[in-house]
Amino acid sequence: MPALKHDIELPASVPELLLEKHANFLLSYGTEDEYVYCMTEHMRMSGMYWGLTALDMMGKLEQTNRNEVLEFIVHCQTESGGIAASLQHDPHILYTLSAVQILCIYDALDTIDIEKVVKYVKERQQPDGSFTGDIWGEVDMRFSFCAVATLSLLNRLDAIDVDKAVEFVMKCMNFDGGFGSKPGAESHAGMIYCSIGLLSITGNLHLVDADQLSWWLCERQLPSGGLNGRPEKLPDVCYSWWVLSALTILGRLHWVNKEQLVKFVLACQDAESGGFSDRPGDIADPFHTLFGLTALSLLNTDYPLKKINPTYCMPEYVIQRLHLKPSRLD
Ligand code: GRG
Ligand code: ZN
Repeated sequence: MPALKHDIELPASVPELLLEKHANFLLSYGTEDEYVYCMTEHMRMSGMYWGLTALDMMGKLEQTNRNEVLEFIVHCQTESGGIAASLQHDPHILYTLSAVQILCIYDALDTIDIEKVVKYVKERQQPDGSFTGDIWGEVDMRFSFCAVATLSLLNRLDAIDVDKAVEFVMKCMNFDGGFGSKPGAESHAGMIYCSIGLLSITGNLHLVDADQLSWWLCERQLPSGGLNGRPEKLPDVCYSWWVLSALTILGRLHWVNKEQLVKFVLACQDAESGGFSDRPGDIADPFHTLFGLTALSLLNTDYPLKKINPTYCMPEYVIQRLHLKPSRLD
């Protein structure tokens, strides 16, 4: 009996890349719909990072309100040094990274108290090398990536025990070559981005079996051309980022079928209101809009998009301005 495969059917016609519509979608996101604005408050800082990164890739950063965003970040930094998703929220390492990424994109790191950010991140490291997301103690390998990415953007990796951080990440590796959110957890493409990103920043990519892991990653491609995040799941445009970024860092991007994937990504656009959704016909949002565009950038299409850095998910010119050199395999 053939193995069951969940997939979708692509629509008969797929639109060209609608850059102008995507820019307008992001520039007005949340301002026209109070409901959407309220429902996304708990992750506002990351939402801003997704939108601003996508707008920068399309050459539209000047159309954003730099001062307003910087002031918002200043007010989201709390006494602990950590940064919250929104005003009056509790700080978390996820939003601390998003805020630092925005500050780097705007070339405005001196806007907030950096030493306090470093202290907050350092305090999250546990004796086994792992990181908690906030003071309440949840451990997840995503937080290891957030900690290491944040400190490397601030040029302060010396503040933590990097060897211990790497040791914990390697405990999250599974028999299939993939990585899960904690030791023993199922391999997931999002977690593979986090582990490979961390190993790339710290110069430890030699610790993975690149062929085995890349094989698992390219098996995520389905007949529709889209990628899923683990076996038997539906394709979703955001995996075009989580999977392709890891394959790029591992030097094996050519292991996926580029033409089919580009077609899937283009099919996820909302041709009327702009933006990308997870799958064709669903509602568009800034998260999937960023990852639709970053996938097209990584795939070296001829579209007028700035190059994205596969480790940091930030425009390449920003990473070069910071003199960062995350490692990659050939
Ligand atoms: C700088 C881009 C960037 C990220 C910061 C937060 C983070 C670091 C990484 C998150 C990695 C991750 C876990 C991504 C997966 C997100 C996702 C689509 C989760 C959905 O999981 P399921 O199980 O969906 O609900 P599936 O697709 O498996 O059905
Ligand atoms: Zn998704």
